[in-house]
Amino acid sequence: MAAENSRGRAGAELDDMQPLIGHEDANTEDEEEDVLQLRGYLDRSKKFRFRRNVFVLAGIAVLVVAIIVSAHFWKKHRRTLRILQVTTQEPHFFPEHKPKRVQIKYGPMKVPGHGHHDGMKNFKLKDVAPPCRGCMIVWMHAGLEFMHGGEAEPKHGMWLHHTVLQNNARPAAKGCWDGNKEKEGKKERFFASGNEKTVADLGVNGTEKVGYWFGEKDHMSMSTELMNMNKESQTAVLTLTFEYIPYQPHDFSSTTPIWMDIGGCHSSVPVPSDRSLFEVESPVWTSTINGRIATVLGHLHDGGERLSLHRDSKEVCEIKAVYGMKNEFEHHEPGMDMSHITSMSTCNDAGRLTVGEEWMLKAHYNLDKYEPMLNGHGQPEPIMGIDIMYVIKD
Ligand SMILES: [Cu+2]
Repeated sequence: MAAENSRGRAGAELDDMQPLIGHEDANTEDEEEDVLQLRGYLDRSKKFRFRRNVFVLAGIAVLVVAIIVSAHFWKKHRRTLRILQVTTQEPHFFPEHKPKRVQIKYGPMKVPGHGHHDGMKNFKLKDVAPPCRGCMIVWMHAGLEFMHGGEAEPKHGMWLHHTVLQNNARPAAKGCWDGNKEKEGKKERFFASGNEKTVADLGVNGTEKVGYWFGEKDHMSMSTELMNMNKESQTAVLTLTFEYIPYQPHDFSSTTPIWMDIGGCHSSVPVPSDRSLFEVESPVWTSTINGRIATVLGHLHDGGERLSLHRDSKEVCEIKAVYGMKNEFEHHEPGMDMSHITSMSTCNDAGRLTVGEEWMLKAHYNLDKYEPMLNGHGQPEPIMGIDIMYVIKD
């Protein structure tokens, strides 16, 4: 049976082959036609293989481009800063509330030498781990250290241009003037510091039951700009120190930060080309809130002497810049050995804020007395004038 089947299959195969065997008997025309058909088939096959190769190569090219683009995107948008270290320190205020003090180090921040972008680099981080959640922050301070240790100061040719902390979960209580209209929608900036490294002592040395409430759903982002006057790139670490009470004591008030800025919506203002002694006024802000001003912090650039805050044209707070540190680093450029702002005073007696009052900030600059920061062409860098009023709303 098996033999018959086998033979049967063999027979069928033989029948299938008959046309091919018969082909040997075909005339020349048929042969030529077959050759032409075969050539056509080979041509089509070649074309097919060519197209297939083109598709494969195109696919590989698209894949390579996609990898390059996504790597670039990742590099650009990845978290360039990491928390390098969290150190617990001894708290200073309100011991009855079991406060905590932590110092967080963010980095590394590599800043190019002065020949590139004038040695300035901005580091932005959208989602920064806050020091705590559901906590009352009573004290904040920023600092800058070298990656390998030691404070980074102007005398090393490396310093903190500024750092700003923003609460992305809260809209700012005050809009900003963009040149045409009051613009809403900015998020609440609750801390800023330049090389003056002013302490935001909201609890006023433990005498005022005041802080900044950082809720469970609040969200912190950071923008840090560093300055490097050295020829070589330098790598630094931003340190932020916070003291906080890990809950809301019933008798504590949370402050609302009000950001007053000579630049309106844009903090940087060009230096007037025709004067070295000048004042720059902020747009007037008509208060929309009632409350008491707990404390005011200020920020100026080198060349600035003082900030004055005005309520209905009357000065209610003066913040003075203190100059000290000289640039004594090794590789300084000629004309760069200038002194820098090392501290700024604060105001704890600015009084109250009432709906309808007109508020304005003035930055007073004297570039004859204090040399401003210069760019690579020897021209003054843009200046700033900022006050943050911490207001306890009624
Ligand atoms: Cu600044």
